[in-house]
Amino acid sequence: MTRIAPSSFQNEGGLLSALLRKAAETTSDIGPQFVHYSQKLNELEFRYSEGRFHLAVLGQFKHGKSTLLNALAGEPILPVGVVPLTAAPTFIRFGESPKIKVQYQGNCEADEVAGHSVKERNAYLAGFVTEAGNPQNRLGVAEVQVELPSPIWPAVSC
Ligand SMILES: Nc1nc2c(ncn2[C@@H]2O[C@H](COP(=O)(O)OP(=O)(O)OP(=O)(O)O)[C@@H](O)[C@H]2O)c(=O)[nH]1
Ligand SMILES: [Mg+2]
Repeated sequence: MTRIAPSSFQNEGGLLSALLRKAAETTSDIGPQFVHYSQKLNELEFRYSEGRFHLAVLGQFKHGKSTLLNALAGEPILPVGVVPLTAAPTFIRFGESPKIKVQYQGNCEADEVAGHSVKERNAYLAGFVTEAGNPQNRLGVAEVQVELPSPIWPAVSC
């Protein structure tokens, strides 16, 4: 098993970049037939270092996607429930302070709300991304961005 020295975590891009670089190096060392995977890992690391790394959480309705992301976020920001909930693409990314930005179809402007508590932000979000708050997406939401000050999320790149 390969271990990464703690000092390499200090490299630009942090822990995930160091892990991806190490994985690319290790994969190419296995043999020429794995060089393709090594290149893919290097591309991934490059995109991550540029803030272009997206992790999609996909799954059937009601299979705990939002619950998992709330656990990672460390707060119940995303609505969770027993009826199908998430009706619009929701992006979570790093921000200096908690914020929700709602982008509408065919409109570059975004509505923005900070809210005083997680409960308030959760309720605001539910008004746009749930079938109950925004049935059939009649508000014309293109996407919602949730910014959280937790270091596990990639930095905002634009
Ligand atoms: N027993 C059990 N229930 C869970 C688990 N994870 C989530 N749930 C419950 O499953 C239900 C659906 O969870 P959600 O996180 O809203 O699922 P989702 O995949 O985001 O749902 P949609 O956005 O509607 O597709 C909720 O009532 C959760 O409390 C789990 O690990 N075990
Ligand atoms: Mg959900």
